[in-house]
Order: sequence, then structure tokens, then C-alpha cells
Amino acid sequence: MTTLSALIFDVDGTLAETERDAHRVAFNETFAEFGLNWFWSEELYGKLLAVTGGKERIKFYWECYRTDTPRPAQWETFIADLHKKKTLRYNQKLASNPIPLRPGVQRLLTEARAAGIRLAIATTTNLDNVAALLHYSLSPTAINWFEVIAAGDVVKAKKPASDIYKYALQQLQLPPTECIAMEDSNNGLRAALGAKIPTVITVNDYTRQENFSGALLVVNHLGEPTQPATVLAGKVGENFCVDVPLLRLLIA
Ligand code: XBP
Ligand code: MG
Repeated sequence: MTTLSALIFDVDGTLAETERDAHRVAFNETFAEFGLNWFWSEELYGKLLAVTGGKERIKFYWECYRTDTPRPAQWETFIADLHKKKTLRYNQKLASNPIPLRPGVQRLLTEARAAGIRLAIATTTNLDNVAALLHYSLSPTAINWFEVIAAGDVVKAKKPASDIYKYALQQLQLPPTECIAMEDSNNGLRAALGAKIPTVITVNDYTRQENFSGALLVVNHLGEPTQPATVLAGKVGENFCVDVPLLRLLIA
């Protein structure tokens, strides 16, 4: 029997639906502030999500969609500055208009803590953004629930590379088989599986159609007693929530 020692959560799209109404809007506002006549529509943003990391996404868009926009002499520095401003705007947004956690997230985090299961985060976004989301959408002290927060540029290669999950495992000092990753995207799944961590997927509107082969379980969300989860792939009964006993069973 394998012990379930830790849950490692992705952030954007998994803890909360932050991409469309917060990250995307913060990017667009910052483009305007920097004099760029760029606008990322909801649809275009869905395509750009294939590239993880804000700085990387901006670079990709510039190189592949906007060769008509002249590059400043210090291109990398310009992008880094723009991204810093975007982070500020994103943090202000979460403070003034918190994005709710997805169904079942707070419940599962609370249950895991009560069961002595360690919590960690492995994300492409940066630590400021993680801290703001936890503060305003969960509780001002919720950051302390997580023993390890592996975020952003702490590793060189972002998801789908497995570096961030390998880093989290190293910090936790745990083998991958004693952990479960919680993800929402194919990029995230590949990153977790690359580190050999069994993975549960909660899809969202941007990721529903992606390939999740190799996942332990694919559901629409983690579920609440009053709002059960729907299984999209995997063997579990009906009217259920993703809870600690189920997760233990999945890796047993
Ligand atoms: C989410 C991302 C991030 C955010 C923007 O990854 O891809 O790039 O869209 O965040 P994950 P930054 O789901 O793994 O958290 O601008 O801070 O990079
Ligand atoms: Mg995600």
C-alpha cells in the first residue's frame, strides 16, 4: 500500500479560474500603459496559454503574431519591466475583486491538512501572484498551509518541462509515488508526469478539449457535497467528491 504524503497543487486554472478575467485583463491593461496597441481577446488568450509563463507568452506573441511592432533596443528588459507592472496590476485586481476558489478546493485543502497530508504548490506564475490569490481568496494566513511553494523563475524551464515538479519533490524530500499533483492543463499534466507524479485533472473552459491521457482521474471540478464532481475519465462512482479517501485509493 502506497502512502499519500503530499498534494502538489497547480495554481492558475486549478485553484481558481484566474486566467481569463485576471491575468488576461492585467496583460491587456499593461500593454496599453506601455503604448502597445495589443489586445488579447478571450479566444486568442486560449491559444496563447499553450505557452506558459507571462514573459514567455509575451515574447512568443511578439515573435509569432506581432512582427509589425518594433522591438526596443533592450527587448528582454522591456518585457521584464512590462511583466513586473502586469504582476502589480494582477495583485491589485485580486485584492479589489477576489477570484473565488474552484469548487472543492478549500474543502480538499482543509481535509488534507486534517489528515496530516503535506501541501505544496508547483506553478508557472510567480510567488507574489500565488501569495495574493491565497490571501484574498482563501485567508490571509493560508500561505502557511503550504510547506513548499515552487513558483515562476525558480527553475529555468517552465511547464510542460518537469523542472518545477522535480524542484517541489526535492524540497519536500519525497518520492513522486507518495504525492499527487492537481492540474488543469495538458502542459501541467506533462510536467507532473515528467516528474513521475500521479496526477488528477480538473478541467476548465480553456482546457476541456486537451489530451489528458496518463492522468489518474479527469473531472470537471473537485466537487462539494452539494455539487458533486462529474467524471470525464477514470473509474469512480457517481455523485462523489475528490476527497482524501478517494485520492488514497487512486494511488494504492
Ligand atoms: C499559469 C501560467 C502563467 C499565467 C501568468 O501556469 O501559464 O503564465 O498565465 O502568470 P500554471 P505570470 O497553471 O502552471 O500556474 O504572468 O506570473 O507568468
Ligand atoms: Mg494551470
